[in-house]
Amino acid sequence: MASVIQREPKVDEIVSYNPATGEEVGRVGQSSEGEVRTAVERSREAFHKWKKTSFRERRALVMRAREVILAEVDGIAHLISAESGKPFGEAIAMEIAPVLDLMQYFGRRAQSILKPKRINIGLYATMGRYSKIVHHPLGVVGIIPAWNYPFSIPLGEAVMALMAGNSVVIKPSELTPLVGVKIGEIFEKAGAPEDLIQIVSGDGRTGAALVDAAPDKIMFTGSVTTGKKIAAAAAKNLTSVVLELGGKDPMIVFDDANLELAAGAAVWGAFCNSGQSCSSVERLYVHESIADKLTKLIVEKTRELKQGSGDREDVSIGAMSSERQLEIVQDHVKQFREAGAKVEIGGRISIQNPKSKIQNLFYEPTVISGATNDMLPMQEETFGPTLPIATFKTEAEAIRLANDSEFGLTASVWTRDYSKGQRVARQIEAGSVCVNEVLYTHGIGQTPWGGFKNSGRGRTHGAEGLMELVQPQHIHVNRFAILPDAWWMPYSSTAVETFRGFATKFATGSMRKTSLLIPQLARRVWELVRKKK
Ligand code: TXE
Repeated sequence: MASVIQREPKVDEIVSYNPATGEEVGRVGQSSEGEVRTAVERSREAFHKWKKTSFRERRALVMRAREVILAEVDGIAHLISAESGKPFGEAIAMEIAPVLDLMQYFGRRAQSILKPKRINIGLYATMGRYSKIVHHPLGVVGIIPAWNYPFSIPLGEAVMALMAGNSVVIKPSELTPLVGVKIGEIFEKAGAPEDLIQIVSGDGRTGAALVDAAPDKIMFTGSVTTGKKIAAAAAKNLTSVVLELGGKDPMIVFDDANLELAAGAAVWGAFCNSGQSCSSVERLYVHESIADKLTKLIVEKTRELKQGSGDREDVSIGAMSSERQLEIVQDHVKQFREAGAKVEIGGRISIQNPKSKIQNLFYEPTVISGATNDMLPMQEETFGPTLPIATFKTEAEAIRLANDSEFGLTASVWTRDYSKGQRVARQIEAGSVCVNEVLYTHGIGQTPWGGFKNSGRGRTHGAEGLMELVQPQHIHVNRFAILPDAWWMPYSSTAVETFRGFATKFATGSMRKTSLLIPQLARRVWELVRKKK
């Protein structure tokens, strides 16, 4: 296999190549371990100033950064497309627009999501006490994203971290380093304080150095294998981690679904970004009575798609992001064929430029019928433009097949019966389940994102994601601080009798039962007051 690498990079350099053309997009220096450590130290200093800022100041920075992006939408989209291979329009629709929305949302709403909240402490309140939660930032947030959404994922997480009062160090993927550098430039242009948001460049070693430098949180997007390594390394410093580890997302189509819409959704859900989305439709389960009809519709729609270099506006499917990813897809399609499934369309490399000497990274969108869950590529993440279709007979079977996976990131259910859709959705083991929609909810920054099972730990986005970036502090106030508490020392038989009352009356949560304890409580408190005198 020919290599996309045309000229040797220097040892301390990362070269970024356009997967569609093999041309060099640019180079960045590889940050050394020492540089990463220094970045985290400086980040901590920046944090101590930033944590004192008001939400208004934080919002102003985020909104200025938004303006910088708005002024450069096409340029940023071309850079994303050049480094990742995805179509230019898709870079706008699926990365830039959603992250701009996330920025305005958290810019405006972080303050109210994080505002101090009173807690209902039940009968303790009758003793003149109250409790509230206030949220403190964590410190330095280290972000280690993958290459598939190189702009929106790290930028969205960075914005949420900054709004919560943290500082940020991002280690972009080695496949898309210049998009990472661009994020740094955006904040620089927006006038971010020095070292508040830093970019360190490099491969997995730089990522490992960032984890070892003991930031206060790691936000990671990537494979299960690397996620486990990061969790283990982070444990040495008790650094908490949020892991987004991909999926094998099922789409269930019932016989009462709008088939035209379901077919369009399946095509987009499986093939956008060449299938390299963690929430791509990777398995389609259709009721056997409509399987042929739906498959035919999907094949027709797939045939209409134009594939080519991502910088063209009429292209729907660009190049895959790396040789490694292409090899996985080829291997999975081969395994499907060998196991007896049928390739309805696609199933091979798409020749774009026959004279090119570099490895062609375009793979045709591929629809496969006759798939079953015992075929290996129905279990492993493909992360490519393949859509295997399997059938089911009953609702229970559809749910069982969908849940038969180590992953559980997203899923979708297609039916005109909304209550059935929601009933099925609740039984699917996945962090997000759509009824009559696919894939796009990562774009709704207001909603939590994260997986069940091996799809990850913790959440990004939504109020739940913001809470990952703060530590709660409980403040408890006794407004009735004139008498000692009945449970204080010294103990006595009156004390023990009172404690029994706590267990049998107060701990029921019943005001009526607790009121029976008042005489005993008074005796006990009087005992303590007398002793003091
Ligand atoms: O991911 P890695 P890769 C899946 C997809 C794909 C597979 C591998 O199935 O085929 O993962 O992709 C950094 N300490 N997803 O190789 O290795 C690395 O530099 C710290 C799902 O790209 O996990 C990069 O920045 N960091 C997915 C990031 O981790 C380390 C998106 C991801 O790299 C490190 C992409 C280490 N020891 C791929 N080793 C999703 N969840 O959406 C590597 N890195």
